[in-house]
Amino acid sequence: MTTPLPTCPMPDDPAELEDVLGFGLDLNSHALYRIRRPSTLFKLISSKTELKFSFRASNPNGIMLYTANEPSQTDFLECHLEGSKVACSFSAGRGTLKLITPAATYSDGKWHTVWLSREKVDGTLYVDGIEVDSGKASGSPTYINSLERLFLGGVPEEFDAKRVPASSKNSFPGCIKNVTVDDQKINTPVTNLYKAQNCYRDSPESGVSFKNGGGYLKVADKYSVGQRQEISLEIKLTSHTGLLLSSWNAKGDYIVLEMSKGNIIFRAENGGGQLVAQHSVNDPLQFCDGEWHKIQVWKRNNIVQIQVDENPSYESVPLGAQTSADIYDPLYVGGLPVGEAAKGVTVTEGYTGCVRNLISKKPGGDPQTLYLANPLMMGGNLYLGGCPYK
Ligand SMILES: [Ca+2]
Ligand SMILES: [Ca+2]
Repeated sequence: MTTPLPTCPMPDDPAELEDVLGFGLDLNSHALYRIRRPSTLFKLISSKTELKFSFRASNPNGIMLYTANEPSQTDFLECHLEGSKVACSFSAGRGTLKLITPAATYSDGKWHTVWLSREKVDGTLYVDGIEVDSGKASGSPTYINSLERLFLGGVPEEFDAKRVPASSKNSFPGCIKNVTVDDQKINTPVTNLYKAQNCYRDSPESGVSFKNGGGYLKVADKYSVGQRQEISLEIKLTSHTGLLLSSWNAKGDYIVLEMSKGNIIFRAENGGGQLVAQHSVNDPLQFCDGEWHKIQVWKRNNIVQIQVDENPSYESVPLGAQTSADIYDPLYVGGLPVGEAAKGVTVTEGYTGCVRNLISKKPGGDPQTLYLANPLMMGGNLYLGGCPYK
């Protein structure tokens, strides 16, 4: 008989705000409203627009509001978060005006108000009551026509929000409330909600959450490892066992970071045998303390090393004549997509808990941040809006 392993104490479900929409459960989380006459939203079809709303985000990129004539999207109006700056743009059919805040301070987990004021081709953007940008679109068209759908918090997968820069096209990692047009609240019921939820009452910390059952993020398509690589990330866990990072090539080289019963293990394969560095614990629940923990791993030719927080680091013995993990392949965080089998992985569970600040660095190179909240692909039970676990 073996005694079952204790599990990490689960954090309480975070409290929610009723009637405030939260997005970021998927790259395409959104709320869809049909724009029909007569309605508050129908007032967007006009030569003059007064659009206001409030948002709160803990991560820096995503679509807040988007409406365009379809399919050409020549007439449109949208607002998004772009590297923690608030940006809105519109066109009445010819030139586009894009207004953006100079400050990149708006993913700070606080509520902010946006007011986009447009008259014909002139526009002014106010954030938190202060004018931050204004300008004039080129050309003479003055009327925004033929809008049929308005998306809040993101767009469906099959819809290309082509007026938003690629880095901001994903779902908004936060909450949106109090949308008004000409100072009137939206009076149209939502037509469709896709992976939206009630907003959390307390602002989450920056990062992403792997909820019950876990999931995966693909954060790079062609992640290169080579001879030397340093990777760091921070975790706040809700289980003591799970896959954290993996990347591998078809020939059998790989890197893997995983947790098994509280032990944190980094493995790499150059082609000459598996290199292993392990931070071992006596108590599998040691890191289940509701705090953030920093993991740093290094691969130096045929040696790997791991350090957790300020603890002593552990290094593998040099092994084999091969020095390069010739990986130029996807890097996954958490688990893996269905059908993918990573090499060198021993645990069968996906990671659950939060992850933030994933940084990769080559010797002499600049640190490269891998944006967890803006992945190339994702799947499973994830939340891109931050870490709500206290
Ligand atoms: Ca027009
Ligand atoms: Ca190799």
